[in-house]
Amino acid sequence: MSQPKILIAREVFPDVVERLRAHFDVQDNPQDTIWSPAELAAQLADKDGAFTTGSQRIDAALLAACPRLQIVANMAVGYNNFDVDAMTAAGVQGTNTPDVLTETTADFGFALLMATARRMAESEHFLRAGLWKQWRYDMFAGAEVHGSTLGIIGMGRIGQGIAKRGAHGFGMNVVYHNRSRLTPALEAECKARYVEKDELLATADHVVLVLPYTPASHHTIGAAELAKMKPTATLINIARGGIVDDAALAAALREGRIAAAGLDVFEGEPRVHPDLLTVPNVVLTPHIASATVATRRAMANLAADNLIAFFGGRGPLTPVNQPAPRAR
Ligand code: 8YV
Repeated sequence: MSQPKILIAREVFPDVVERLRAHFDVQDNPQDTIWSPAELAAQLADKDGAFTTGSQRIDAALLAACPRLQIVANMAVGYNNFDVDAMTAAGVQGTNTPDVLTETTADFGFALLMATARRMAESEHFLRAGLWKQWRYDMFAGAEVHGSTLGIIGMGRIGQGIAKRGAHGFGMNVVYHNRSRLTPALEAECKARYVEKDELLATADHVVLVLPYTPASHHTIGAAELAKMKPTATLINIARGGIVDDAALAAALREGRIAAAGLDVFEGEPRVHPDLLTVPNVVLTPHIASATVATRRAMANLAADNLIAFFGGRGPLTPVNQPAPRAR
């Protein structure tokens, strides 16, 4: 019997490609070409499975052009690149990579909060530019982290990781807002208190966004929400671009309506709103919250494990939907 045909949509760790070659007829992408939707559909037309990395749109049009496709394994915990309803209707399994990136991503969220509150990027640019001539009492004086109020919007696994770092490591008063409340046991573990979104915006010194991107979470933070925040507050987005209205944020930063922002994700990335590039009080990073070598390896291997388990008849390890098998 011939092996299932798999497309690896972007370049990934060579040993993970080799693992997949032991099970499948693999077409990889060693030149790391970024395919257009039409090119991706053409590449997938004769494939049984796909390994994707979070930015390849899997929708009804692509599924119609790829009748053999049975599974798409995303190397990302977020799967807003999937039209899950279309995949389920077409009988196509989707999988993601939860858990393996939780702690690393929470570490980065906290690092971005610290860098933003303590103005690390701005002050480094100042030093590199040769502008540091002497000490000044207020030079790059930032916002306090320890003992301040941390507001987390989106209290899944990563949000909980950030809450624990804040509460246990930095003595922060943690409030959160989420679609559903945590159990009392989890609230106690995170030392976090549920509040309505408006209360969180009005009281938090640092607002961290860790919620999934869906039509309902589009522009969760726009001009109206920014107006509710303290002028001394910082905003951190490690979730997805589109959750923040970047134009409104740049205006709020320029006018001092909030103090600073730390952004790892952007609307329309890798493009960045030009106004964000010209305000000084932002820390900007290129979507690297999960980027440690160990975690990226774990994510790639979990995506591969999902393909191996699925075609081995054992079912996917971390499914995002439960389709009936595709009629072939
Ligand atoms: C990924 C992420 O690096 O897992 C996610 O949802 O945002 C990042 O960890 C990115 O999606 C590319 O795989």
